[in-house]
Order: sequence, then C-alpha cells, then structure tokens
Amino acid sequence: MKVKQELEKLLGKEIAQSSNEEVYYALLNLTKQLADERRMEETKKKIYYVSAEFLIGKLLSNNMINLGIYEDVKKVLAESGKTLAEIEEIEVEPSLGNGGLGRLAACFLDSIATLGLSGAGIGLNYHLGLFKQVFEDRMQKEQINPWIKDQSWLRKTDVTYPVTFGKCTVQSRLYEIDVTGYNNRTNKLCLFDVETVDESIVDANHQFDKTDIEKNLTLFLYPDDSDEDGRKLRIYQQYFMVSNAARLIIDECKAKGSNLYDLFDYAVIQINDTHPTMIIPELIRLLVAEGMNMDAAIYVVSKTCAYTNHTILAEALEKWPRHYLAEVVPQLVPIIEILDDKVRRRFSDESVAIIDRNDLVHMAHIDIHYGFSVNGVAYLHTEILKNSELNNFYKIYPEKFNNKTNGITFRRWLLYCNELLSDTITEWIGDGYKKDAMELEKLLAFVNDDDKLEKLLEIKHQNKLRAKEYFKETQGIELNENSIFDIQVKRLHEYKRQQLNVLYVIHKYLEIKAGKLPTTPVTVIFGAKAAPAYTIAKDIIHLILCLQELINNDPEVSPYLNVVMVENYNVTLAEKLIPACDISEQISLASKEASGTGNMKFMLNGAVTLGTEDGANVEIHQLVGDDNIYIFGESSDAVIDHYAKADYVSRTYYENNPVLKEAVDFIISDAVMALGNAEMLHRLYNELLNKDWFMTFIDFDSYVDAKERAYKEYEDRKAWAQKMMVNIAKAGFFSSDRTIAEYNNDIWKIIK
Ligand code: NBG
Repeated sequence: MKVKQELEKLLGKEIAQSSNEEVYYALLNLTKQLADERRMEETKKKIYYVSAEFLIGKLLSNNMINLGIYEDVKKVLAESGKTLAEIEEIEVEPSLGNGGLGRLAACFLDSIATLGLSGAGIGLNYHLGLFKQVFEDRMQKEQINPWIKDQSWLRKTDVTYPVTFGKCTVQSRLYEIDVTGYNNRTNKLCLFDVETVDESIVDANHQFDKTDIEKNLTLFLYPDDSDEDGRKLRIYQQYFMVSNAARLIIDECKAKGSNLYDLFDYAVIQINDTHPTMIIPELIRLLVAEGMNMDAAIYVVSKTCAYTNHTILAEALEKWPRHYLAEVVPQLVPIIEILDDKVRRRFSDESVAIIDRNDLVHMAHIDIHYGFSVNGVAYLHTEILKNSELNNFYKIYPEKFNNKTNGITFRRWLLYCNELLSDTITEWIGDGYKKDAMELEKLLAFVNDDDKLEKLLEIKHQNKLRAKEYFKETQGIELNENSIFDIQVKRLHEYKRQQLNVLYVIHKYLEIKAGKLPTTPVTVIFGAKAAPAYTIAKDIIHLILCLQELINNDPEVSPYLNVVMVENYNVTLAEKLIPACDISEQISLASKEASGTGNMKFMLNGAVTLGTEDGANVEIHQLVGDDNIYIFGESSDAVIDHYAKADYVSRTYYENNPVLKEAVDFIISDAVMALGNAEMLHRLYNELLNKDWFMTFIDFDSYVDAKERAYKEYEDRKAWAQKMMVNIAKAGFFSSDRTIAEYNNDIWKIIK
C-alpha cells in the first residue's frame, strides 16, 4: 500500500499542507479502514472477556504497528516535515480504566487477536471515565475527564437492547472499537452505552444526582460509593453491562446455530473480577425465558462461565446487600436465592454460602460455585487463594482452581514505547522475538559483550533525555538525566506502600543534610491516582508533594536527591517513564499484590526490580536469579501469620528504631508543616503509628539496605548493564501471548 497516496487522498491535499489535527484524523480513518479489512470469519466458539475496565491507552500507533504500516507512516510524515509524536498529541487517551485489571484486559485483547482467536471484550462506554488528577496546594483534586470526540475509534452500531431495572427501563446502544492483532485478525471491543446519558447533570463540584439512572448510568467508571445511592449506581452499571453482554452473546450464538443447550460449545465467558458476576443469574434468567428449565439453565451457564480473581483485599471482593439487588434488579433475586439454596443443600459450611446470615450476597461465591474455572493471576497469588483465602472452596472444587500468571503485550510495552531498544534487539537477534517472546533469551549470549552492554546504557540515557523533554514540556518538571531514575508508578494504595518509599526519601534527605552524600544523584519518581474517597491515600500524595517542594528547593540537597510526582499518571505517561527507569519499585506488602504487571513492563525495558517476594515478583526473581534483582522484606507466609496472630504493632518498631523514628517524625516536622496541611499530615502520622495495617515499618530496615545496595551497585556501570541485559532476556515469559495461550489451552479451548 502506498501510505502517502492513501493519506493524501483522505486529506484532499498534501501532508505538508495539512495541520497536525487533519493528519491525525486522516490516519485514524486510514487505520480504521485497514483494520476492517482484517476482519475474519468467527470460529464456532468465541471468547467473551467481560470487564468493567479496559485501560486501552492511545490506539493510533499501536494499531499502525499491528497493521504493519507504522514504519511507512513515520517515514512519510518525516518527509513532510512532521513527526508522529506531535500527531499523537492530538489523540486523547480513552478513560475506560483505572489500574492493572483494566490494563491487563487491554493487553489480553491485543494478544487474543494476535493469536488469531475469535474473541471480544465487553464493557461500558463511560463518557467521563475515571477522573483526571490535578495538583492544587500540593493536594490531589479530581476533575472530570471527557474523552469522546465526534470522530474517534468508537463506531456506533444498530445493536440496542431494552434493559429493565426495578424502577425503569433504558435502551442500550452498542459501540465498537476494532482491535487488530499483530499481523493478524481484527476483533472487537464492545462498549454499551445509553443514549439518554447527560454529562450536563454534573455540577462544578462534580456532584450529580446519583438516582437519575437514565442520565448518569454511563457517566463515570467507579462512581463514588461512599453512600448508598453510589453503591446502588454501581449495581445499575454492572447489571447494565452484563444484561447487554448476555443478550449479545445469546444472539451471536443463536446466529451461529446454537440451540442454547449447547451454548458452551459456542461461547466461553471470562468474568474479570467480580464486577460482571451478575452475568451468571442474568444468563440463567434469559435461558429460562427462552423455555429452558431452571436446572438445565444452571448447568449450561456453569459450563460457560469462568472467573478470574485479581485480589485478596477484602474491600475488592464485592458483597451486595440483598435489598439493594431487590430494588435495582428484582428479577435476579429469586434466581440468586435458588443458587444459594442449592449451595446450602450441598454444603453445611456457612463460609461458602452465597447469601450470608447478614443478607449480603457474595459475588465471588456465585462465580466459584457456578463457573467451571477459578484462576489467580500469579503463582503465589493462586497458592494463597488455594491455601488460605479461598481454601474452603478449594477443598470442594480442587479441579476448578488454576493459575494464569499475567502478561503484557510486547507490541505496546517494547516495540512502541521503546523503539530504540527494540530496534537494537532486532539488530542483535533478529525479529523473531516479536512473535515468540522467548527468543529474547538469545540476549543472554551478550552478557559479557562490552559494546552491547555499553549500548544498553546509551539507550537508557537517551530514554531519560526523552522523558526529560516530555515532562518539561507537558508538566514543567525538571528531570536530571544524569541521576538514577528510581520509579514507583501504580495506583495509590497503602498495600502498595508508597509510604515506605516516602520514608526512605525522608531518611535520605536527612542523611544528605547531615553531610552523607550519594555518589550518583537520585531522582525518586512517583505517579499515582488515589481513589477520591480514600483519605489516607490522598494524605500520602500530599506528603509526597510537600517533600517534592522542600527537597527540590533545598540547594544543599537537590543536587543529590530529587522527588517528582507526575500529575495524572496514565498509560501515555507510563510509556514515557518505563523506558527511562533504572530501578523499578515493587514494594507491596508480601501476599497483598496479586501479580502486578508494571513490574513486567519495567523489567522488559531494562530496569532492575527492587521488590518484595510478592505477586509476579516471585517469578521474576526465579527467572533472573538473586544477582539481578533486589529482594527485601518479610515473606508472605510471615505476613499471613502476623495477620492471623494479630501481633504486628507498628509503634514497637517505631520506638525501637531511631532511624525509622526520625523519618516518621519528620512527617510532622516544622519543615513539612510549613508547606503542608496539618490535619492531613497528622492523620497520616497517626495512621502509621497506631495502625499501619499494611506493615510499612516491619520492612523499613531491609528496604533501606536493599536500596542502598542497589544504588551502590549502580556505580559499576558494566555490572549494572549486565543486570539490565539479563532482565530483558528473561522477560519473554511475561508476554501476554503466553498468558493467553495458557487461558486458551486450559480454559477457553477455542480452536482456530
Ligand atoms: C489488580 C491487582 C494487580 C494485578 C491486576 C491484574 C485489581 C482489582 N487488581 O496485582 O491488584 O496485576 O489486577 O491482574 O485491580
């Protein structure tokens, strides 16, 4: 294809004569046309990945890579005096996800299409999505985040269903976004919406009538659930998502010849965490309405649905009061009662009931009893599910439990975000690794090749320069490209322990003040959004921003240590930061991070992990060996034991450790209080001292040791480059192509 001619045909003029915006829209349309040509016939069986989030990121470059026109387009643009980077600035990042779970869903869609599997994602088309984070007075403020433009990747379809709630019926509308695999087929992401949604009901303080379902249903991802109306709104959204999904699936299967008694030969539904759980009773309801008897319907649905668990944090395991469901979706309650009754007849163990004695409906329990597969997302996580968290279920259904260690798409997280590195790898080992990521292991042959090690360091430096330029331009941030980039980017949550990193920063600051200077300067970079109602998380952000101000403006300290918190961390910023990183902070309290996927992206881009034995860090550790990772902290067994015995007392650590005490006290020192909000800082200080539910203090000493070791070893540039090489070489296991192949072999069984 002649890219230039095609583009100029769409533009109606020369590229050089067109604005960036015009070029962007021409590329959008060209890409959409080409994706359309990659549509393939669907196989008999299809995977439906139902998820509340799809954190897809900007799509233009990724689509062009997968369609094979990326290089041509770049060349053609350059010939006309334009760069792809400036064209990409026009694209708005879709706001359809929050964190790892949503990004995983996006990587999975890419890999499903890349492996040539017939599949679709199903979710909601949130108009304002997740909030946009801005910093004011060193605090997080939330702003609305509209992202849908007149012309976008969304395609309006004719598919619409009436969806009935207790109090009203709304009419849905399906929108689709094409998902093209790397040199492979085009699948779809199906996003349901309501036409009556009305963005204008949101006032200046971002408040809106939470009961006005017709107008608010698809406004926000995870609307504030701190009150009852907010929680009910989440149930409205979930039911709307799954009712549409169920109908779409039934229609597609019927069209392919299913008589519904054989639905499981046509469809497999992957339930992504508990948000889509109601698809189980909803499908049962619809099958019964089609004339099937209840037992047959339950049997068919149970053979069609599979569940992925993404967390063991109690807060994320949804439990809805039965009376909420009775109000929002009364039609499902009798079915859920039947499902509960059947469980109670079979098992006397109260802990596996669906409706508990407090009349709470345990969504995960529906999934486990009435799905055929339950998987965790990393080896350790699945072991914890089997042996403790879901042990009572594992005893009943050992055959249902399986592990699928997460993965990431290498198209976005290497080929696109780190072209320098991927071009160099291609030069060294050919481009077979683009299809079979395990070929990266060929890089191990170069761990003693000085020129190649030198080259890795040079690429890292270039990526730091690129990040420096980007953040200077977009956020006015100054990054020192000659410093160690020590990065922690992920949702803000106490279990992820950004506060531990912060305590280290304070410790380092105090050391520098006392004259102990680091050999190489360090830049500690944070990026994180806190859930709007999560007070302590917002306090942690406040502290980071105060320290940023204090440290970066202190001439004694800033030549050696800088703290940077980037605003509104999202996929686009991740693509800039990850390739520039030296040290990847994965410091969750062991047993709490189900997997992590950022850890994989960093490793692939040549950062060395500093982490606890948690989630997929355990597997990273096994792959790279002790010399190429910095592991610290209590083991997950020890942590689980502390919780069981309730014997962790943070104050004891504080009182017995003067270095820790000094760092903690600094939170409420005059220097910080002069910049910050006393109430927020005191609250955080007290929380750490009197509760510290995620055991920050227990790992403080070993964290400081590990970090000092990492900084010291960074000085030996060659030895460090060897660590980088090993990390990249061993990252192949974490390709989502591998993960999806496993899902397909063990759970979905879709034949191409
Ligand atoms: C997250 C976990 C991560 C994991 C991703 C993807 C939720 C509820 N869970 O550890 O916290 O990597 O899911 O599996 O977002």
